[in-house]
Amino acid sequence: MVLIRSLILAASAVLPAAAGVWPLPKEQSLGNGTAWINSRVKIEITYAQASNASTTYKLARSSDYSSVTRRRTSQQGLAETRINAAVERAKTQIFKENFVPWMFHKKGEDFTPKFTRKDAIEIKTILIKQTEPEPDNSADAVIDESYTLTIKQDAADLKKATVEICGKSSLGVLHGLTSLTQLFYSDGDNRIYTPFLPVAIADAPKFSHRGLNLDVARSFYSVDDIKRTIDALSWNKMNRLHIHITESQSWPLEIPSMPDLAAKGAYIQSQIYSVEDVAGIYLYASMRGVKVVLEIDTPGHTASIAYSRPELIANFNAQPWAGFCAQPPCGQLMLDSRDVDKFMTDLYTDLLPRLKQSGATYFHAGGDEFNANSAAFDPTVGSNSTEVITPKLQRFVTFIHNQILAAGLTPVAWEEMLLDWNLKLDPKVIVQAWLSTESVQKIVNKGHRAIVGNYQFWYLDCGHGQWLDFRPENFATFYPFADYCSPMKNWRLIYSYDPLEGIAADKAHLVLGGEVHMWSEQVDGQVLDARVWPRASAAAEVLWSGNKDANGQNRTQVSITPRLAEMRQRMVVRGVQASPVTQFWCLQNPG
Ligand code: CP6
Repeated sequence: MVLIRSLILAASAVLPAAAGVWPLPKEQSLGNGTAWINSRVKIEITYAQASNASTTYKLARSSDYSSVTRRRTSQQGLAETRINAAVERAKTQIFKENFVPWMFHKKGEDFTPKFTRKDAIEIKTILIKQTEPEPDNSADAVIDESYTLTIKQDAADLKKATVEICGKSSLGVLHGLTSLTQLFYSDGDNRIYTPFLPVAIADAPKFSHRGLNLDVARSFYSVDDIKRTIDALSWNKMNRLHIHITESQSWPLEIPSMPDLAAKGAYIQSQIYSVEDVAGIYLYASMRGVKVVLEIDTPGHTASIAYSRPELIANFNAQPWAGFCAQPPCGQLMLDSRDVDKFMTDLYTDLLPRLKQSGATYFHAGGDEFNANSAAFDPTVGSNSTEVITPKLQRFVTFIHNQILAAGLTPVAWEEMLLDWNLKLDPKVIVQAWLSTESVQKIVNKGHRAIVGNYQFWYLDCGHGQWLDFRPENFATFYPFADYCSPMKNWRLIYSYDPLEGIAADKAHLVLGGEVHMWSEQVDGQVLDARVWPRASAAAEVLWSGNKDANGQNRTQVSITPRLAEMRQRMVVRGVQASPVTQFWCLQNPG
């Protein structure tokens, strides 16, 4: 009896060698054997639908893609370029950006495996297969992101092992490669191993829309900041970057046909995203399996247009501002003006075809926090009553959504347009909730597709002890959740939010997924990484495999923490300055 008990104690004291894949795969079986890998590993890529589709190369000449034959649709061509680039990144991550998983081991424990040439199992081959031709890039197509990943000893020679990754689309292949990089560690002596042999993973996302909304107008972020954020999104298998690119406070977006918009609306000339910057961001994201959703928020949150076109904006810089807008400076587009109509048409005519060209399928038209008191000072409205405003708002929103649809893009709108103003929206419009869980229920009950992201859980602007500094006196009354800016708004709270809470089973398919939101009143490029990561990683797992275990119970901190801490370590070694998850003593002494 005593013996059995001590055996059980001994067993439970053994920590995992390392934590593995984040977000947790849908199905995975990990062994505890060691397999070594070195940079001479043979990598063989097979693309779907290609004549001489298979290309084999060694690391030494890995940048040479001349052997890849191109005879396929542009989507398939893009898919192959995407896969090739992802293989390159995976090699860098496995062989250069690795780390010793020391945090899971007791002080003084000798835990790294020892390489012996005679006994070592070595991974000699990585097989990468795209099994179906890349589908068309249409807005409403749900692309199959599933993949399988195995690492097995070769039957013919048990000293050799092979990795096989199969994805139906390039996105599946990318996710497989992402997971692969998360299975390897350094022994501290420049040798790379996986402690999980044999590996069998069969994975697919729970939600198709897994995103971050980045407000780049309250604070400007360099293109490098944005690209680094895209890198981290892709490591977390997130696939949407919503860029809230204009705001009341600044207009940092170049519109070539209307140069004064940015020349007069940006904070400074150096803080403007050029046409090339935007195209570059779309391409960079596409190569990493991330779709960009650009937002030009209208008709509210548009005061910065007044710096170049004052005649279009009602109630600009009104005081006392708290009565007329959510944040200063107040000002919103006039609702029933032919000049505003022409402005919107000119803006969209300039911008939307370029986005479409860059592979965009969505465009976010905004629609949050439209202020009725400011509408009373709009000469084309002249009242703050719902009966007067609603038809004019309906006309404006239908007018702009129709142009977005005509450009071949799917409009996204903030929930207020549908739920507060009761507008009729085209059935294709995707509605983004932020105010409550009930909002999501109402959106899907009206038949629209929804993106979730309740501000009480998934807004990242607070959570490090800082408070919004512009309206402390109204804080408790305006935000019913008094803890909005509590330091307790950490990854645990983010993880506890279930996008399907309260949603009827027959409506669940309308919940496309969700976004965490980085509003930038108090954040800029210096602190971006630490505000977003690893909290966005918590949302990434909720959106990829849910926040419940196989029995439908909420996952416990004990099961989440080591995996998230390892993911944080991985982000740090790859150049993203993510915040700590917990103190290291807790990782060494779990439970
Ligand atoms: N900016 C814009 C914001 C917010 C929203 N839209 C916001 C509102 C309330 C809180 C945090 C952020 N700063 N354009 C709401 C969608 Cl608590």
